[in-house]
Amino acid sequence: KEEVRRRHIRLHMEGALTARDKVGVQDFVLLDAYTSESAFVDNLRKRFSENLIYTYIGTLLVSVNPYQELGIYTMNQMELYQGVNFFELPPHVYAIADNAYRMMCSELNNHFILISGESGAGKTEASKKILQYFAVTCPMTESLQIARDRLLLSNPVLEAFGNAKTLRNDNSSRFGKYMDIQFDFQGIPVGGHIISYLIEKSRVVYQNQGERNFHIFYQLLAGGEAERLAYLGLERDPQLYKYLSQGHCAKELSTNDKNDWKTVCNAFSVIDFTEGDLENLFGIIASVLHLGNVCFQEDDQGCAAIPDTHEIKWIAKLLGVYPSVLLEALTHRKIEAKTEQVICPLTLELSVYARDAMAKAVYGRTFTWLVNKINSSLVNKDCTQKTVIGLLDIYGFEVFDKNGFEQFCINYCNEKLQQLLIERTLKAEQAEYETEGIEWEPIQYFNNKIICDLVEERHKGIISILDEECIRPGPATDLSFLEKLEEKVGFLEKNNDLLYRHLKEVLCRCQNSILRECFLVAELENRRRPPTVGTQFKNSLSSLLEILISKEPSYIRCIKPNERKEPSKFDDFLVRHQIKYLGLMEHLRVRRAGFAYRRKYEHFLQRYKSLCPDTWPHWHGPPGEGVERLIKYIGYKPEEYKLGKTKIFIRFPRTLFATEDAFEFSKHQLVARIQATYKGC
Ligand code: AD9
Ligand code: MG
Repeated sequence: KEEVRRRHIRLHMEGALTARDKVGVQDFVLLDAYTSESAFVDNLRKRFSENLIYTYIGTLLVSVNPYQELGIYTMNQMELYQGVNFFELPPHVYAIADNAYRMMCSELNNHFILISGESGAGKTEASKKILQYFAVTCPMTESLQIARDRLLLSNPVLEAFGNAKTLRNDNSSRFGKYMDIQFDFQGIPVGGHIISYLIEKSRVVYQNQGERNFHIFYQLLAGGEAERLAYLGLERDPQLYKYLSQGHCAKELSTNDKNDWKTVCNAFSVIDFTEGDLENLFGIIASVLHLGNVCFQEDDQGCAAIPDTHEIKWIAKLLGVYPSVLLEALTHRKIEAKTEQVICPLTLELSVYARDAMAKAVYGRTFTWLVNKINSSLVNKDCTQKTVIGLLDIYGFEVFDKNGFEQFCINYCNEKLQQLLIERTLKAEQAEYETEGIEWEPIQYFNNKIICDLVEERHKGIISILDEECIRPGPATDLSFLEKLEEKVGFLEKNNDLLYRHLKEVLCRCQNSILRECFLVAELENRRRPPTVGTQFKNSLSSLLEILISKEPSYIRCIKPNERKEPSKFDDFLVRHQIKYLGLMEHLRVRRAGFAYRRKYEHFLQRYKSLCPDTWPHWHGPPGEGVERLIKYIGYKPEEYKLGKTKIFIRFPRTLFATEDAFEFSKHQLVARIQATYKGC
């Protein structure tokens, strides 16, 4: 293995040196024109055309979705990246994973890997590759194999319930996911924990043209056994269900629902779901489909009625409620007067709203239940000493022609994470300069705190104002700004996310044991308004940031090369746009501000020692002194470098390239010298 690696490193060095112009630089800090966006795009394009999808900015990994299998995730590759010095091999997602893992093992601290980028850029794939890397390369005992399998198999289950085909991605994650992989003191993966963020519930009841509902609905219909479907009162054809057919692509060629169903069922059995759990779970999934087909008609008084109760009967059976109770709750509303309850009929419009609200609430809470259930199977009680690597697969910035409440939340989340990234990078740079005893030169950068404040500040921020609007009784009388928000993008309704009390009562008292866990009776007794969606999201983000702040970060920024999901197509305009909003130029500027390149003395010396007779073949003194001799010998000018306590800092890429070229040139001499050295042995 060592030999393979050495050979690979040599090949790589040779390749990188001679083909630098053709394939670009593998670390953006080595770009001469590091402030130029065009130079950045050029470098990325050159590499992409050579199928080199990964490039570093220092320790941050930029990844461009190849939209094709490149054969770079093989067992050999996994072996290659194990325990290597980060910069020795070409950039790779495995290098990021391995580096975090090695640091965790040696320093016994916690890490996280933040993966971001827009829809379809390759975040989920990257997080799966990392998980697989750990599953394959970490040490393992027989008794812990089940923990590893459960970690791996939690993915297909969550993807089935939380992913859907959208116009941008056939397997788009419609929720944010943070997953802690827990390791014991020997570095064995022993368990995990998942936190999900803001599942896109609105998809349950409505899909845009060309999009689908969550995969699980189609998988159940395509792959479910005939008896199961009969028990659930379902037909195979997805077009028969309103909630599945609005996007006009229920039957999608790019997904194989039948096969995926098998994968999900297998995963369920490994993750410890009982037959009872599955019966309840699919009872819920089926009742959502039945609910979508409930039709209302207006009676003589203008109130909603349900003429055909066929679907109601199925829902009642599957959820364990009385059909008459459900029927009343879908068409009436309970209003609490001072001493009594008044039951008022709903209009047709409000009944439709209530039906959809029920479907969304049931699905959303079932998803949370599912995450909790998976978590309980990932818990490892026996292992006390644990360190973790967290994987954050979060939705990237979204900019559509029409942007709604979801884009508001998602983009706010990205602003928060960008703030964290810049602050951490700046702090890390400053700390490194300090420990190395090098003077700190302040760096100019855009601090996006003002944007975060605008959204989240107490009393003054958009979320607070929105909440006030939602809470205030009576019709909204606010400024035209808020009225416009309401009429244009429906912010208030989505922030409120109301489920009528009447329906909530039905769900709290149903027989389906999963839903009884999801809708607790205590909720009915609590007369206080539940927090709004915006506030809940703000709170969950602030706890996420707390989780992240205590850990050592690594970052992966994913870029989508074209809108057509095609291989080998690199759309400059699209890529440039992403580079801008992912803050990559900002990051590069911070990273490059003082010095383009830095290396530990040992590593620098190891690589270039052949350039100086004093250091070749061995240098026995302190490595710093060796480096000093070496760079004097090859003629570095004082303004080109600084020597820290343990590292050399090189200001300009050209200095490094010149050294690399000298190294290349001297290689032939080196070979001769090696031969001479070993001739006498
Ligand atoms: V979303 O915000 O969840 O909609 P992601 O997660 O960023 O999005 P995803 O990882 O699902 O995107 O990638 C989209 C598709 O691109 C995948 O289904 C693959 O077909 C393709 N892809 C992504 N990364 C790679 C890769 N490293 N190699 C090959 C890839 N194909
Ligand atoms: Mg995804």
